[in-house]
Amino acid sequence: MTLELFGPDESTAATREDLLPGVVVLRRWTLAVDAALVAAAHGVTTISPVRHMMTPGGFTMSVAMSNCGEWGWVTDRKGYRYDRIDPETGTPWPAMPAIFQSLATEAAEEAGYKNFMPDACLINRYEPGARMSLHQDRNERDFGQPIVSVSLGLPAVFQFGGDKRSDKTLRVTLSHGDVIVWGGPARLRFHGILPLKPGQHPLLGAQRLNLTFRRAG
Ligand code: MD3
Ligand code: FE
Repeated sequence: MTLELFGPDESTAATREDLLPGVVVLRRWTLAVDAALVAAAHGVTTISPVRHMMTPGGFTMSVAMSNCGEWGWVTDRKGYRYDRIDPETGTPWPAMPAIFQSLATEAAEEAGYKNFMPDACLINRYEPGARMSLHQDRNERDFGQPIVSVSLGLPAVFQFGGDKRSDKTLRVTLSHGDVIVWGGPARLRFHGILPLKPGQHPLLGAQRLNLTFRRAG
């Protein structure tokens, strides 16, 4: 797969930005392969549909989720964890599509993390109003591994906090085709997504898809 860092003009050119120590934003990075990514995500969710999971505290999440790869992130009354089995289908999560794997490895390398080999991809589907409150990603075994996130469809406002929930947050808009890679000193920062604003995207309609690649096991 070839991803051009610089497209034909300003409006389609990919750019690289060091947002904070350990956080790199690759804007428009996946535009050249966006339809293939959406098709691959659709293939996964045809087998393991997105569903609204329950938090350990008993709240139904507004974001609908599915997974692919060796491990899938799940939550229910028993807690947050990774599982090899989709609890809805009772079978292993669908394999990670090759285009997902190569994109995640290339984006991590561009951000300075060589040989990133994700074994889990969480697919988050946001409809207008859906949000994700401030949290840390800490169910993974090795916090030395980065996380790669791909945004598709409607734009969302992302918030970065610090190492404590009460730390002040920085807001960043993530648009269709943007990739964010974080690791090192930023790996355990609090983060979240503000309620999705209504809108229509040419490829995805009234939704945002986020693909989050992790080394879980
Ligand atoms: C963490 N997803 O699934 S990932 C999640 O867009 C999750 O669906 C969000 O958080 C989503 O756990 C955002 C992107 C992200 C970006 C920067 C971070 C997570 C980050 C910086 C520090 C820590
Ligand atoms: Fe997260």
